[in-house]
Amino acid sequence: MNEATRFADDSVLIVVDVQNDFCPGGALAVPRGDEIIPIVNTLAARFGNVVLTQDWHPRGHSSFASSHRGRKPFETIEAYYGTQVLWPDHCVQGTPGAALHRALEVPHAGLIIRKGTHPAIDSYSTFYENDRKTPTGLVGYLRERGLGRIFLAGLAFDFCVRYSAEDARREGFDAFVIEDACRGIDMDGSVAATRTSLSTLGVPCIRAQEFA
Ligand code: VGL
Ligand code: ZN
Repeated sequence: MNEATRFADDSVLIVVDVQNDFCPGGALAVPRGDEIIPIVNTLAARFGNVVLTQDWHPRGHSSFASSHRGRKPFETIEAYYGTQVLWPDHCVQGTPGAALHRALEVPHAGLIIRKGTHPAIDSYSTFYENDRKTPTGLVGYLRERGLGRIFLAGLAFDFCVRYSAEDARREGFDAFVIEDACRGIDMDGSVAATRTSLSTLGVPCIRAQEFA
């Protein structure tokens, strides 16, 4: 990236799921998840185009362990669309846990995209739900606005950031993950698997400092 292309108008920062439930004290806390907030605030100020995402589940969502008799959080089940991790109840629509963290300051964000709203499908990616087919509409938004270079930050590095970055590449966007502006859950080596997958797909992991 050189100076001419770095902040070009076709760049967009997507800030993934910086919500209370993913921060310390929340229902599905990502370790040290709140540490990224000042980094994201500074970063976002460098972008003219910013999209925020919110994990936004109806009560009784199929990704919740509590929706499956005898199942516990972090076990997996076979859903009709494939293997699904079961999570503690989190980011229930309209609850304080689902709210964006109050320290997040991105007033110029142009779009908030909510995902995981369908009762029977989880959605890690902010482009397609976990059936890999149901779109959120974000591809259309980005294409219509000519935003072809996607920078990703947020929570969790190894789930929603990972799947979003992978889908961005598959859709033909340039994608970059700003790794120090992310934190991971790290289940069964998922952080290492994410690094491998992103590098295979041609998604560079970069540092927030590159935007100073
Ligand atoms: C996420 C697990 C379940 C995430 C969302 O934002 O990474 N992870 N729902
Ligand atoms: Zn979720």
